[in-house]
Amino acid sequence: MRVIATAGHVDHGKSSLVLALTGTDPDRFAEEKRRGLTIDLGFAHTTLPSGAEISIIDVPGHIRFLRNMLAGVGGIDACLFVVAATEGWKPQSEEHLRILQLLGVRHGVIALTMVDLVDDEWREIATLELLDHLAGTFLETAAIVPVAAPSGSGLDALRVALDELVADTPAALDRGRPRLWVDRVFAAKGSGTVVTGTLTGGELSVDDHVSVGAGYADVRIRSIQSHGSAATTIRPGNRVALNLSGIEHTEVHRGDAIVRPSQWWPTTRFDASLSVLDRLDHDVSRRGAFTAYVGSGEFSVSVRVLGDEAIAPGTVGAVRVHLPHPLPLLPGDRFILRESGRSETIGGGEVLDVHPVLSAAKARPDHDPDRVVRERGWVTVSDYELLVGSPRSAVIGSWIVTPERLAFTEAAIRERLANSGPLGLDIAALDDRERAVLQAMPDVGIDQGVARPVEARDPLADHPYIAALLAGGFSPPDPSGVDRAELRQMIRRNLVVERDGVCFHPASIDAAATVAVTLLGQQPNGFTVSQFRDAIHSTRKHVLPLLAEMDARAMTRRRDDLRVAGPRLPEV
Ligand SMILES: Nc1nc2c(ncn2[C@@H]2O[C@H](COP(=O)(O)OP(=O)(O)O)[C@@H](O)[C@H]2O)c(=O)[nH]1
Ligand SMILES: [Mg+2]
Repeated sequence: MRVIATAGHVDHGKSSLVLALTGTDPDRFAEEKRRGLTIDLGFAHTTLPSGAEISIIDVPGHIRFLRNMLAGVGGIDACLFVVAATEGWKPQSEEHLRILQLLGVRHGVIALTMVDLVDDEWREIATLELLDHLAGTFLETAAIVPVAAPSGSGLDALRVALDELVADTPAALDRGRPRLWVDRVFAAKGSGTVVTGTLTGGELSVDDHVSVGAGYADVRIRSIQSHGSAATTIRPGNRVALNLSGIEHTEVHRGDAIVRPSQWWPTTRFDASLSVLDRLDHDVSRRGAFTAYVGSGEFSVSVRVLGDEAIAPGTVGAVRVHLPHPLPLLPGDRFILRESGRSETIGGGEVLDVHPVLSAAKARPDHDPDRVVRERGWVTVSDYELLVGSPRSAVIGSWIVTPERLAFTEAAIRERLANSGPLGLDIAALDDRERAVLQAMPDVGIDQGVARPVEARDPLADHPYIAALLAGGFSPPDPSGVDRAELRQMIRRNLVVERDGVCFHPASIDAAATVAVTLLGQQPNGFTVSQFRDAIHSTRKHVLPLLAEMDARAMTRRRDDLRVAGPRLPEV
């Protein structure tokens, strides 16, 4: 399916042509029919001779309704450009062509309408004049088909040309990232809110949870229709009507975007290119207030030119655009800028950075995704995808990082490791990035939250206090005089066992357990504290913590005044 919009000056026969091609009158409103004038977007679809289906969005040609035209051409694949042979090229022919060009539309056919009202010579002249205006634009080589809607003459040729257009126009891309800019909203009879739009970027399915506009984070798609028939899943490049639950129709507006919230990082500020129309009679000055058309919406924006110079007509510059509320945008999205007061099209551009990090004085946005990484130094793979719109594999951990930053961080960690002494480097003191770098360093071992070079033997294992504990057996010396931080690490690494303020060598606990086994062999109903003390020839000060440690390890269990065997008592 391709979505094609009409374009061209008012009264040049766009709506009549859509009716003749599809059998559907795109002028939906009573006022439109009464005045014979398209005010808002109209929608129709038809099947071409090849069997290909197309959707047609009929736009108003009148200058006063240009905002509605702009709402319709956001997600289109191609255009059906209409020029009346009687009148030839007119101001809105020019304006629509410039807008389509600025929006990045690359395909179209031209219908030279009302040829029944002119003679052959006039038609020749009109065609030549047309070619003149199209020179240098995307329509330069497009087919020009003479038609007369009332008689139907030329319509078959136009259908063939549309078929060729469809064959030449790439299908809408499926990036797995759907976005639907709402162009109509209404309350469905009986139930719910219905919105329509042109789906791009990815599929949507019934029961998908989506966000709507800036405020509604969880709305469910209750049902989907496309061209009057129900669907459970709809592919990008289609006109779609969604029935939504969880939102009132008064809460949704033209210009709102429907997306999967986790896939976008909505922004109120973006950097972009701006190409200024050459027929404009003034520069775009450093700062200004404008109306921007993005997706199907119209937004009051302030614009700051990046760089020192105003942007002259016919040239391209860079701008920073401030939006009134967040929009889900990605680099590559197009927009049109108009002068709010004078209702004059200034130009248009392409979004380059949806979350610029550099100040306006320093920012020099471009298409290069490496710039996004370079300007940040570090960026997570998930942020990268939200910023750029396509995935990229991590350099380290879950991060993408420039080689310079990576080398810098690695050098800093090595220095801290070298200075950490026998305690090693506590990884709790590192941030996420540093930890990711550390974990990827092949010559660093991490044990119990402490990093140290792998070849180095744990220096704490040679601490004299450990030897003293071993020698002290069941009556070990107090840790007085031992550095507190070192003692903590020795306990943390199980080089020393601490219980109730008394320290033991781990071997002493095992030895105590062996004594307990022997005692219980003699008195299976349990032994008392004093019996145990006599068996190990120690003092109450050491006996109580030893028993408590064995209880804690489930080697023994306390039953009233006796100790009995616990589930972890070793078998001797
Ligand atoms: N004779 C003739 N009249 C046409 C043709 N196309 C449109 N018209 C008439 O021109 C007027 C404007 O057409 P319309 O489709 O509303 O133009 P739009 O403003 O571009 O949508 C209507 O009265 C049509 O009936 C054509 O090919 N031949
Ligand atoms: Mg019309």
